Amino acid sequence: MLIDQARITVWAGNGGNGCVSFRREKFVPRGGPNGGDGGRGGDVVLRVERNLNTLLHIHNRRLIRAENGHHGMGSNKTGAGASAMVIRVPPGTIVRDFETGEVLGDLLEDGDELVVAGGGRGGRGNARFSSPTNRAPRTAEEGVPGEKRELELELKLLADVGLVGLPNAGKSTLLARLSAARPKVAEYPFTTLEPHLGVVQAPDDDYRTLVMADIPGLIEGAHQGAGLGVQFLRHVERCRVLAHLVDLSSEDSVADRVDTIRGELAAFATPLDGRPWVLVGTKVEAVAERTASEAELNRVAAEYEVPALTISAVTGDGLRRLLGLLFKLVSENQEIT
Ligand SMILES: Nc1nc2c(ncn2[C@@H]2O[C@H](COP(=O)(O)OP(=O)(O)OP(=O)(O)O)[C@@H](O)[C@H]2O)c(=O)[nH]1
Ligand SMILES: [Mg+2]
Repeated sequence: MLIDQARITVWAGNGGNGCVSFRREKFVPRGGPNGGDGGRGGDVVLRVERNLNTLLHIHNRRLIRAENGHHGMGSNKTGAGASAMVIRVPPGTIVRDFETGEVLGDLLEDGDELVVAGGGRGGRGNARFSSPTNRAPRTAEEGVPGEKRELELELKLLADVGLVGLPNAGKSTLLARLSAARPKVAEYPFTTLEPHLGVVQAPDDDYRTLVMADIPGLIEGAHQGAGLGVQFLRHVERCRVLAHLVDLSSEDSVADRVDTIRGELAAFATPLDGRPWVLVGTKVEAVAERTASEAELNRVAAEYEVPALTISAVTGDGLRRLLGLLFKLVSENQEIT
């Protein structure tokens, strides 16, 4: 499955040059060599940061360069080494060498690090070349150039369950209700702009958990980029199972709204309408004509041949049933990775 990815060039720092220098002291006519070594160039390092969940902050085609080591100096002073250039990546990032396709690492846990380009060694200063036959060497080495290579970063599966739907459907509210995650909730559309993850526990004394992703709202034309739609659909691509939320307290046609989102999932570059899903009517406690709304929801679900259920994140109504269904679907669809 193809997902969030970025191609970057990383270039580690060059080693500093060694120095040619001789001691100069009063009354010592010919001082010995005292040129220091160059410092090491900085490495380029990838480091996993738990609270990142996309590669969007790593711009495609960018050159990321670490600093060079400092040159050696007289009086045997070694040049300072450069610190590493750290690129933050989300858990689940696979790193490949772009040219060879070789997998350099699979970065999973918070804090995991991978050196993707090694800094060059510093050159030796002339003090190192002193020998019984040459007490005044005039040679020093240049620093070794830093490694440079092109990488392809790819992000693996984000979540077991992805919450999809139009803006304002109640996705963030549901995630907040079911997990410790606290995505922003508001009465206006496009409150959520990047996916939030939460760990959801199974009901009863069951130790199973699943990872749920709150995906930003999709709108008509999303597959062509409307409302950042392509980026958002790319997050959907990384979910095993989808829960499609539709606001039952709205007057608009349930069928039209569900069809809109299904259409966008189907029209995405790698069609997403084959993902297992359930239809969830939200805000049910605020619905005036509850029976009629539920009937319409069931009719739409029957057309798509998927299970339907209604919930209220306010009263907690229907949440147990929803969890039961989602845990079952996730366990049946473990092969989607
Ligand atoms: N009455 C009622 N209101 C709800 C319920 N769930 C969510 N809301 C309200 O619906 C509005 C939108 O909720 P959000 O959770 O921000 O919706 P969203 O789907 O995440 O929206 P975007 O991030 O814009 O895509 C907020 O004002 C919520 O308080 C519910 O079960 N009942
Ligand atoms: Mg939201």
